[in-house]
Amino acid sequence: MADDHPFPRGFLWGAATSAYQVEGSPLADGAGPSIWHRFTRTPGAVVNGETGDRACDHYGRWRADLEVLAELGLDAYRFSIAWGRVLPEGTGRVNGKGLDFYQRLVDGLLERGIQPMITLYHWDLPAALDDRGGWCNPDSPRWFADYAQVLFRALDDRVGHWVTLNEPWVSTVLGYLSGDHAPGRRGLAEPPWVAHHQLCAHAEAVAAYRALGCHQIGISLNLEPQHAVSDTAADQAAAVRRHAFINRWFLDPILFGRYPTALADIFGPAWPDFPDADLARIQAPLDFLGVNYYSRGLVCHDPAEQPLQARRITPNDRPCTAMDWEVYPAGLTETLLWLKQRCPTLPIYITENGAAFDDPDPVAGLVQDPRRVDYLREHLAAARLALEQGVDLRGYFAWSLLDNFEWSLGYAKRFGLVHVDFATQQRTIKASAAFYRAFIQAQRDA
Ligand code: IFM
Repeated sequence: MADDHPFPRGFLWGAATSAYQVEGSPLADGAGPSIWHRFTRTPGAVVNGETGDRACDHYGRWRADLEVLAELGLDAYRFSIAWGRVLPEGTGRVNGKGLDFYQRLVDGLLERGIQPMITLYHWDLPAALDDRGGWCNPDSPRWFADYAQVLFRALDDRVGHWVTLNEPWVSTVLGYLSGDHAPGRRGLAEPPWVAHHQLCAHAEAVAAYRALGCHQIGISLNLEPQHAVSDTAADQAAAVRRHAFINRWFLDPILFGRYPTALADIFGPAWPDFPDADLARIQAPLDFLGVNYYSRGLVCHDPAEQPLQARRITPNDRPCTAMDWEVYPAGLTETLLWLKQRCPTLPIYITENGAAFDDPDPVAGLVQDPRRVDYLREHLAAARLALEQGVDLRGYFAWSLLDNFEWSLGYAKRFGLVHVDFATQQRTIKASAAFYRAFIQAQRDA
C-alpha cells in the first residue's frame, strides 16, 4: 500500500468534525442557543427546513464515536467547541456542565491514545452575542479572547493543538455578504469589519495563549488555487481578484500585517481604513497554519457577480463531487507550494480535505464509496508530492469522520468516512474509511 516515499514518522493522521454539524442537543445541560440554532428556524434558510437539533447525536454517542476513531487507527481527532455550551450568554458565566462535556471528550480521546486538536470557533456564535451585533461589534475580539481563555485554562494541560477560527472567510462571506449562512445578513458594509474583527479575535486569542498555554496554536483557512477559465484578459483578471478575495484576505494580514490592495478595489467605498495597530497585532507569529482544501476555483469574469465580478464555474468535462466541486488534487500540491514560498518556516497541517458523494445505502455492514476512495488516494498523493518538494507538512485530517449537517444544504451532502443513518443513528464504516485505515497502517509499517 505505501509506495516508495512514505510520509514522515510522527505525521499526524486524523479526522475532523465540528460541533454544530455533529453534536445535536444544542440546548442540553444549560447551553445557550447559537446563531445556527436560530438561523435553521428561519423559513427557507436550510434545505428541507433541516436543523442541527439532532445531527449525529455525538453529544450522546461520543463514546461510541471515539471507539470508531480508535478502530480507524487515527492519531488525532479535530473537533470544535460550541461556544454557547461553555458560555451560554457568550460572555461571563461559565456553564460547568457544558465544559464537562469537552473535558470528558478530551479524556476519552487520550485514554484511547488519540490526540485532540480543538477548534475554538467553527461558526456557531452564541445568539446572545449576535443580539449585541455579533462580529460587527468591536468588542467581539475581547469576547472571543475571554472565551478562549476559559478553554485554555481548562484543557491546555491535555491538548496539543488549538485552532482559533475555522475558515473565517466562509463565516464572513456566507454569513454577512451573501446571507446563505447564519446570521443571514447581506450587504457590503459589514463583511470587511466582520473579517477584521475575526482576525483581531484570532490575534487576541493567540496573545492570551502565549501567556497561558504551552502547546501549539494556529488558524484554519480555506485555500484553493484560482485558475482562469480562458486566456482572455478579463478572465485572467477575474482569477487574480478571486485569489485576493479568497486566499489572501485572511492570510496576508496574518503573515504580513496588511490586506491585499485588491480588496479596496473589490469593496470600493465600503472598504474601511483599518487601524495599523490592529494589523500589527494580527501578524502575531503562529505555531502552524491549518489548510482546508477541497477543490480549485475555475474562474470567469462576470459583472453580475457583485462585488467580485468573478464567478466560479463547474467544468462539465471533469469529475465533480456532489457539491459540484471539481476533483482537482493537483490544486492541493499547488496550494502547499504557494504557502511554502510565502511562509517557508511555518508548519502546515491539512485540517480538512474530503468530498461529498451520493453514497449508496449500507449493504452487509459496509458502504461502497469508490469515488471517495479515489479522492482520498489522489489527495494523499498530492500532499506527499508537496512534502517531497520541501513543504513542512505535519498532518492530515480527513473531512469528515461522520456524515453530518452540511449547513444550509442540510443532511443530503454526505462527507463522512463513516455513514450515519440519521433516523436510527446507526454508524456504518465506508470503504473510504477502510482505505484510510489501511493507508495509515501501511505508512506506519513502511
Ligand atoms: O462542512 C464544511 C465544514 O464545516 C467547513 N469546511 C468545509 C466543509 C465542507 O463544505
